[in-house]
Amino acid sequence: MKHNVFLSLGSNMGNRERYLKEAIREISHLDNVKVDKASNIYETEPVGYTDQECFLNMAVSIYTELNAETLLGQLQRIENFLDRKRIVKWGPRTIDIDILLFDLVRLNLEHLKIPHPLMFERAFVLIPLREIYHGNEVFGIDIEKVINNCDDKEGIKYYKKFEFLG
Ligand code: PH2
Ligand code: MG
Ligand code: MG
Repeated sequence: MKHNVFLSLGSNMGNRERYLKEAIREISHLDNVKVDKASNIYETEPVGYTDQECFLNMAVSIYTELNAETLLGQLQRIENFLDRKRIVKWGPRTIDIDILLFDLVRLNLEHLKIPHPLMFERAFVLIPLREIYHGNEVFGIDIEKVINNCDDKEGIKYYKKFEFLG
């Protein structure tokens, strides 16, 4: 399949690990999408709106024939299916699925910006991404270096290996 896409997943409500697994299962069942790699799972302190539970975060690499907007629509459908409610911006959620990178495409639409505009400021995104990304640099930015500059990096703890089954 032609496009390599990196996603960030996060959950901080209910059975967090189950929501991550269900989300990846739903993604793997989409037409014209193939899941390539999944990172380990990390437990991370909330960033932005801090009066909420810790998150589980991970990153996933997929291959797809879908264009970015169609893919976004499918991912939002999965979020809704997994009980996602949009109440507080950056607030608690059963599942959040963000498109980080879509090949080397840059996109600046009202509802979809790629690369994800905050990804280089967030260790909870970059630490999982680094495990599955094929290089040390993204758009000329050294992943390791930017992780070191992220304010949230101390709040990121390895949680467990992601097991696709079970
Ligand atoms: N997502 C947010 C806001 N804050 N903090 C952590 N640790 N993990 C997240 O996934 C997260 C967050 C909005 O999408
Ligand atoms: Mg998000
Ligand atoms: Mg989101």
